[in-house]
Amino acid sequence: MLKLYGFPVSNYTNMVELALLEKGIPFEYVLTFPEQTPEFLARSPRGKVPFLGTPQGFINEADAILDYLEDIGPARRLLPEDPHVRATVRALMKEIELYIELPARACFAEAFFGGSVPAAIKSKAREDLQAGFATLRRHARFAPYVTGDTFTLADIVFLYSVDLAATVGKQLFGLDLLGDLPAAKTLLQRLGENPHVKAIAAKREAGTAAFVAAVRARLQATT
Ligand SMILES: N[C@@H](CCC(=O)N[C@@H](CS)C(=O)NCC(=O)O)C(=O)O
Repeated sequence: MLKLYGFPVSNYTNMVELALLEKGIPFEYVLTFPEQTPEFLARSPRGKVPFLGTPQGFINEADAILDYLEDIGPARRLLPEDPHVRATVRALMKEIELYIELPARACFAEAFFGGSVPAAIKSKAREDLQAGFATLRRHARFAPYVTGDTFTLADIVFLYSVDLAATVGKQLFGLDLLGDLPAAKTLLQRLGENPHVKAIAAKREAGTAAFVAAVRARLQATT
């Protein structure tokens, strides 16, 4: 059976878990926190989660894992077969990750863990986030899903990136990044009603306080 290594507060782990659940692929969840030990790096070369244990070895990087799941579990497709629509889904996934998730992540320490992020990084993140949300506004269709009438991997990446990024925008910059994207808010609500999404959110909520406390303690010890 496949093994998903990650932890419930990890949004990237959430993405893979939702794809597994939506596709109905059986898996075992192995609670795992990122490490930089040789043993960990042998399984996930950058020391991150999620990674997936398969009969042939480990796969890291969420998008590579999502591709793999698509290849082994075609019964419920999360990537459209039509090459053009498929490419559009991939473009949206990449835009959301590069231009929204990553700039927001650069500020997570300050937004969620009581740390402080250098002003130059925050200033760049603010600019990048505004450009990232403008990109989403231009490219996403929200009809009602990100690329049209079908739920795809783009919706999974959207769900687990945009909400966090909007929180960073609000808390650090006083920006309402979803303010002129009511359709995105509606989609977040719609996705939040999915039973698998609800189950993942319940696990995340249960694990958040302990995780935030652990990261805060680590940040304090290193500053
Ligand atoms: N590019 C990676 C990003 C995964 C990632 O950033 N995971 C976080 C948890 S949500 C992590 O492991 N962070 C630990 C670290 O960066 O040391 C992917 O797509 O899987």
